[in-house]
Amino acid sequence: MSDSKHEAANKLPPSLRFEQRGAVGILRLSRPHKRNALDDGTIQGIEDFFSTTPSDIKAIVIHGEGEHFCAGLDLSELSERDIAAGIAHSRAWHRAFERIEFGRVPVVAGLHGAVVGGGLELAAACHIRVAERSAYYALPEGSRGIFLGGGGSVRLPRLIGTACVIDMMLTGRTYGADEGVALGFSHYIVEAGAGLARAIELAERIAGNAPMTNFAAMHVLPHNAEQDRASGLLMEALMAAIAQGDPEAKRRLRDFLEKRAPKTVRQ
Ligand code: 1HE
Repeated sequence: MSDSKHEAANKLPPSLRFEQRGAVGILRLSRPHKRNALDDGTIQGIEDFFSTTPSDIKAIVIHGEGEHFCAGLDLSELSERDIAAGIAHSRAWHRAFERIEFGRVPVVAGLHGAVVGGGLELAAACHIRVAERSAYYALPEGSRGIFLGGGGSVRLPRLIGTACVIDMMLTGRTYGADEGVALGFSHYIVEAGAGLARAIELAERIAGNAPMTNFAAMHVLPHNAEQDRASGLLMEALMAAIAQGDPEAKRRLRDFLEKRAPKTVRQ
């Protein structure tokens, strides 16, 4: 729970905790005794939180308490579900994770330990992934007799390729943090215990961007990856014109031309 001034944060289930640091919101999976397994209440809490992201938050970090980011679906809730309830359950995950991917602000995931099953699906819905060296990726669905249900069959092939996802599901193959960077699971790798700090640092940088640019990166790029070339180029031209027409862009361009803005140098 949280005593945040924000209504959405105050309504979180006990399995989620929220903290605000300036323009960055930190959402913690807070069920470490169950390895942050995602039960129905947590999924609903994620949907509600990302549906009502407060306007003074410009970027969000997701992190997991304890030794693991997330052990995936709470398997204890699965046994009694019939087919219709199973479809509704998967659709609830879809809604929650769509709110992350196509919400108002970019989301950075800080990963460590198990990032498995639905935990990997959650990570895949975020925009940037930072992995500590302890992070590992797996899809135990194959061995549990179930299938992906949180959008992973759509998002994961786009990250690492369909053939690798099939291999993970059929053989139970796991990938470590280093392999995860090479494959495309994570964008950054950091030492043990440094994931949250690095994720916050990146989120702070993102929060400093013009909101219109962040919107364009989150919404137009995935859309253009899926549509035909001509439509993509037209969408790009429209978005470029909208972004540059924003007063925020005009101010930033003036700052550069009048030598008040930093140069683009190799960091
Ligand atoms: C759980 C879950 C869970 C732990 N649902 N309760 N996900 C999996 O198949 C992964 C299952 N979990 C594991 O393999 C291990 O727990 C871990 C490797 C992640 C961590 O191991 P460890 O030794 O640190 O913890 P533990 O002793 O296995 O678990 C601690 C407790 O958490 C224990 O409960 P306790 O009451 O006996 O203390 C576990 O039962 C509980 N726990 N993971 C429920 N997942 C939208 S579809 C998505 C489909 C999927 O995600 S399938 C993949 C499910």
